[in-house]
Amino acid sequence: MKGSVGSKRLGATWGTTWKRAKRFARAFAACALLTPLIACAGPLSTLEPAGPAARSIAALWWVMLAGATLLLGLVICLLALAFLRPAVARGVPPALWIVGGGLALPALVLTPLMVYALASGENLFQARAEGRTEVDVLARQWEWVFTYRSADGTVRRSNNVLHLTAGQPVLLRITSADVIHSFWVPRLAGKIDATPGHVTMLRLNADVPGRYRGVCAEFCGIAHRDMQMTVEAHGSEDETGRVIDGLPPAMPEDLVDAGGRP
Ligand SMILES: [Cu+2]
Repeated sequence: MKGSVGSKRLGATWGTTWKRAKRFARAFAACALLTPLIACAGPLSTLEPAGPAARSIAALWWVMLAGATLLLGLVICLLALAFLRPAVARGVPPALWIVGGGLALPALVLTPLMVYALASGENLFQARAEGRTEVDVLARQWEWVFTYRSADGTVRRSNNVLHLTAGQPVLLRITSADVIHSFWVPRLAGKIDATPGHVTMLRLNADVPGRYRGVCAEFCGIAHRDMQMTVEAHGSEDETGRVIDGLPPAMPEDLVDAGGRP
């Protein structure tokens, strides 16, 4: 009698331990899955957006991740079915595997993702069409030259630091003096090529004042790694104006001459 009570207690203890172990394993698996996401923050993170364009790109990334996870989950379920219930899997005609798994399943997940991605891309493109202030951007090995034209005809320049006002969109006219570079400030907008003889447009907008890091995202020679920049978003137009007024005048070689501007 005593023995049976003891074994029941032992069984209950093992049951509790097993439940705790399962709970711990679940928590551990969740932490292991979420840990890589910690690396998604930082000054060059597209997943920590600080402007409307970057926010739209980050949202697209999360939707794509959700779609890819859903598709992976469905494939793993089918694989598990084939291993754990081979009789059920054998009962499915090969044509159904091919049509269902090879055509219907990807179409079900990828079509909505494609529609969403195209719509987001179109919005980003339209957002580039206008901007309140214009700044010319000249990329050359290995620096970024920003030129600001004031109403009185003065043209000033800053090297590797772009000055703008937080909350006000700036239209950048980007070109290159030598090879192809790529302008990229991950927390504010997507990347765009700086191509010799051609001007590309990018609208940049920072939600709040601060400093935002940017890089050249296209290998452009031996010092490509050092071709970095900072966007300084100031708190008011007056502040931005004062900073720009204090900059040195632009030299002829600093000016963006592609795209029809004198
Ligand atoms: Cu580069």
